[in-house]
Amino acid sequence: MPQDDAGSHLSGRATGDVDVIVVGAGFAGMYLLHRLRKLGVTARVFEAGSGVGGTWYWNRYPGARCDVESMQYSYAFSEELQQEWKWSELFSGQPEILTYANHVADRFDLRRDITFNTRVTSATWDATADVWTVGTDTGETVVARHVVMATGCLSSSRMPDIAGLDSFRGRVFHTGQWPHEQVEFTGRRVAVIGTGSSAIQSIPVIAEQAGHLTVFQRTPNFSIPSRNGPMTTEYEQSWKRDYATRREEARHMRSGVLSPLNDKSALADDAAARRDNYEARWSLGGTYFMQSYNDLALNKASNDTAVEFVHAKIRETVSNPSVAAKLLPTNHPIGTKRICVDTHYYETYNRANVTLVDLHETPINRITPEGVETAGQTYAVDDIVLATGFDAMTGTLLRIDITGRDGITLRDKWDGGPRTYLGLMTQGLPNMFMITGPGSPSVLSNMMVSIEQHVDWIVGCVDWMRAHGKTAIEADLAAENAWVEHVNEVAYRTLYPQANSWYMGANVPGKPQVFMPYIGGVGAYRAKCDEVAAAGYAGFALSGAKATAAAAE
Ligand code: NA7
Repeated sequence: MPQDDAGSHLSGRATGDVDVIVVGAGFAGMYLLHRLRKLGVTARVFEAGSGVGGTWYWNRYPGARCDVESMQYSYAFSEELQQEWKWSELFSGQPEILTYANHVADRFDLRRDITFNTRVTSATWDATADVWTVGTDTGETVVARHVVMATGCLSSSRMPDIAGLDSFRGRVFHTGQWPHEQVEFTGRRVAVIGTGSSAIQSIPVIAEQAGHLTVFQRTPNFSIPSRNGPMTTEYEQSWKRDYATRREEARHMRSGVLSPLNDKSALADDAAARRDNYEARWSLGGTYFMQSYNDLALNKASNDTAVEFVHAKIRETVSNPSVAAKLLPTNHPIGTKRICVDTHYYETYNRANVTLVDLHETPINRITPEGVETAGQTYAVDDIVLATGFDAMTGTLLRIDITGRDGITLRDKWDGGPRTYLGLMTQGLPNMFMITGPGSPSVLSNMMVSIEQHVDWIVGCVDWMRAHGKTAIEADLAAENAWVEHVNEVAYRTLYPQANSWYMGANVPGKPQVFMPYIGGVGAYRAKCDEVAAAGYAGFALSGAKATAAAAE
């Protein structure tokens, strides 16, 4: 079997400069590179940032923190790594997670195959050679058999369409593109626009520093106290003693997180028992609150009981009743927008230096050179923090000019919303994989678990293709259509589509409103992916055996 000029280890015709191009050096791209090397295939990673870490590289805003416990939001692929690494808190902050990402990059010697400060701008399929030609913003062009989009789900920040933003004389920050140096707010008048997860994490920290903080809220969100604290040796050891077993269990859970689900309906308890249960969950803290009962995402009447409890908590915590009333989320069932997890969020509104502006009462007219002008008044500020979110799940992929077989472009293909088979590939783009793409559990799961599952599946597929002399794999249209239908069908069994959320694409004007992640659960999804692979990649068309045979002669 001859190898190509570049020394490719993939069988078949020349694959180009490298076998696999990976886009993104976050947790997905890093693990993928590690696995591909072990397989003996050549890979290059392109990363727009100057360092590894993806989400945790970009989102350096004050208070940025993971809402999945660190013992679970970490790589499971290396027993040595997971035994060695020590987290200092239950829910680690961004700096520590970024340190971890850098540690992994060093420990597994990943950097030598990562090209930093380079954004992939185009990818074009060449059907005559079964390769992709990938272009970058530095002018470099690379050819590879496979491309893997490890581009993250929340990696395209969304600037709000507010008139006059450019005219503002002070500093403007977006939480998703935070400066690398420390931003000092001491004594300054600060505006935060938005009250999603990023705002809810940053507001208490900024309020501690700022002279005055004004929060501009369009839609209130539900937030649960995290009850974060230092990692105790006892807790750490309870995990490390049987880490492998626990990790395996998590892989088959609905959300990829080992968590205490109360497996009964909220309506099965009487009001007093329900209150006690919610109280216990509120004290436990974090996203586990949504597992207080098994039907909070399914039954509106059950969900209403949780809404009522959290509303009461907000009223209890916020001393000014009219401020508390503004903070009550009323336009969506709890959990149907990403539930937020905070440290002293509601308490922050009791501070004398914090003002809440309800944009439903007084919308923003424009930004002036001095500050924020609403229908009611002008708020003079020194700094504006935009916590206005992301073009989630599809934004980053659609920014790249991707042209597949027969001139099919990703933008045209996804004109009405993303269409994928298993969230791993889309028909028309052979040999292009997505990690945690739309149509997979992705943002509804512990991303680390979903990343590892996708990487393992993709590496298994590349290996299988190599063993079977295949040079191209593409999703069948029928399989893709059936999967899209299934993803929708499962979503519409839940309350999720009732919210104008970024899961639905509703936060970006003009974006097709489609429920993007797969809500059927991490365990069931994994089983489906494994079954497809075991059946010789059922639902995918594979080709190249003849070419390989010819090349081998
Ligand atoms: P989110 O959750 O999308 O939140 C964005 C917030 O910004 C939300 O409150 C929006 O209000 C608000 N927003 C957006 N545009 C505007 C304008 N023009 N005016 C006023 N307010 C606006 O993004 P995050 O970064 O907080 O969190 C994203 C995910 O990252 C999170 O779910 C975690 O998974 C991690 P709206 O609700 O649209 O009325």
